[in-house]
Amino acid sequence: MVVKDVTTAPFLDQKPGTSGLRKKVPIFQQPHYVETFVQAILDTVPGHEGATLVLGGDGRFLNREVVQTTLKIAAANDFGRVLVGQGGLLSTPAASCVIRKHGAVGGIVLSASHNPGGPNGDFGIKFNAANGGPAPESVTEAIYARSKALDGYRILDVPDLDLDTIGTTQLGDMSVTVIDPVADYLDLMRSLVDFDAIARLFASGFRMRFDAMSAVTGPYAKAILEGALGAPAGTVVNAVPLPDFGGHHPDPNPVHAADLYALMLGPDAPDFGAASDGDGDRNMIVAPGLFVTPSDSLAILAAHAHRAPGYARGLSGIARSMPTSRAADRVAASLEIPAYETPTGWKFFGNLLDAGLITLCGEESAGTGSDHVREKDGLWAVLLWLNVLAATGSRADALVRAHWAEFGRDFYTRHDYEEIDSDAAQALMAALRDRLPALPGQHFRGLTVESADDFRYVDPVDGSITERQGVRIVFAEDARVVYRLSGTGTAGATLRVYIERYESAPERLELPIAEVLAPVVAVAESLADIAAITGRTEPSVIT
Ligand code: G16
Repeated sequence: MVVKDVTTAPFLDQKPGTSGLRKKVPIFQQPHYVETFVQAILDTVPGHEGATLVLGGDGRFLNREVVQTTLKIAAANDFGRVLVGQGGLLSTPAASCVIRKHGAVGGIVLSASHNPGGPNGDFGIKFNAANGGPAPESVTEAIYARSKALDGYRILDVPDLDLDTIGTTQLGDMSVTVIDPVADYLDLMRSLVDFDAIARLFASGFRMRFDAMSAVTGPYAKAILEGALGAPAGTVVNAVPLPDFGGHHPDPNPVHAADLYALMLGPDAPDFGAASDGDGDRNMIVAPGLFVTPSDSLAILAAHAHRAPGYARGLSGIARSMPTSRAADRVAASLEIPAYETPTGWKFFGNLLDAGLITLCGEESAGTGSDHVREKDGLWAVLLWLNVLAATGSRADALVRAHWAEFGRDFYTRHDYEEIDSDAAQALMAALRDRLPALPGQHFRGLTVESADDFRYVDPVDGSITERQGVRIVFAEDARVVYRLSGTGTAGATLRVYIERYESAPERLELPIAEVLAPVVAVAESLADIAAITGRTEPSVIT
């Protein structure tokens, strides 16, 4: 086997964002671009000699090529073994599961999550650490620093490997095992939720639709829902992962999963609807006639998790990202367990999970998870919902309404202004920050500012500090607006505006969301001067 040392000039733009390095496909297709970033990652993994690495991705365009390249670079860099998903596939939560189960030193996951795929879409490479979770900021910073300093990479000069046949082959001194991408994950799910109860639910005629959005969860959902749990064939739709996700945007929300949403809100709605994203970590839950916001879903799962065998002992604590609604906090208070508020980015839950401070966590961006892995987990959330429905015998919409009746309702919406000019976005945030000290006490359209700050997080486990994580304006009328710039976009900047208002009076629980939130939305737009600064009078996406 010939190890080639290739000399290159470093790339200066390989800075990981909220979740790994995400860019347009043509950028990754530049000569040496992928190789340099993979080398930078591997150089940053301590003690990798002889160690196990996990590898797989969501099947998008470039997935197979980058799997092959990564295998050859890992072999040239003295790794002992790589576990790679068959066909180069591994969902993000399954990769986390495999890393933890097999004692790997980490994993490389190829995905740009919910971003579109195909030759002109997005691609991404992220590194997960030995705990199975996204690399913390200290590691992503080290990878970035290394990428800027690299003057070459080492790669084995060999033909491509067969990724489709399960089994082990040698690549130089390194072994490569092609694994069933579903098996370990299925075992883990069996240990957490009551498969027998869910199977009985399906056997009783319960109808569900799961939209895999032509992305990686297809094989998982088929094997688990239609296979292990006996749901009727056809329960899982768009089940074959495609390199371009069938031309769709694999983001499970009412806009991009419009067919499922329309079905669930229509007259022939099945009992339960769910979808997952490109790499399988996000989820959307729709009850008949009722969309369940991710913030509510986290709160409802927290309130009922004890019904599933894996959580029968109760929860140690709950965490949510700062822009997520406070619904989960209300459940934590009633359970008398701690509630934590973290910056956006799943990596911030890692320390809390590792220290046992929390059992469940979630985000408004369609992410829900628990201490079973160190990623959010779309199919797990769906299975936990099914377990709760089987255990309570309740319809999903009735369960949501009962929750609101008990805890009150956090009306919630997010307005995204996508691909706006980066300088304008920075200017908008800077202007908002400048105004913060003067805002408390001011009145806007019947709302009074109670507090205004730029979120600063002090990690309770290691004391690390993360600043400037979003401007939040809290109103005395139990309403809140949060502004932040996305860290996952690949073109221009995306301004996210998160708007919420709490209502507990029984006669207000079923009011139209738009009506309850209208004054808060109007204040959110005018306070930040969004139209004047960005030139946009409407958000591009409302979820
Ligand atoms: C990633 C992160 C999430 C975050 C989301 C959106 O999710 O893991 O923690 O909430 O991006 O981030 P932003 O608002 O910065 O765009 P995913 O599913 O894209 O990996």
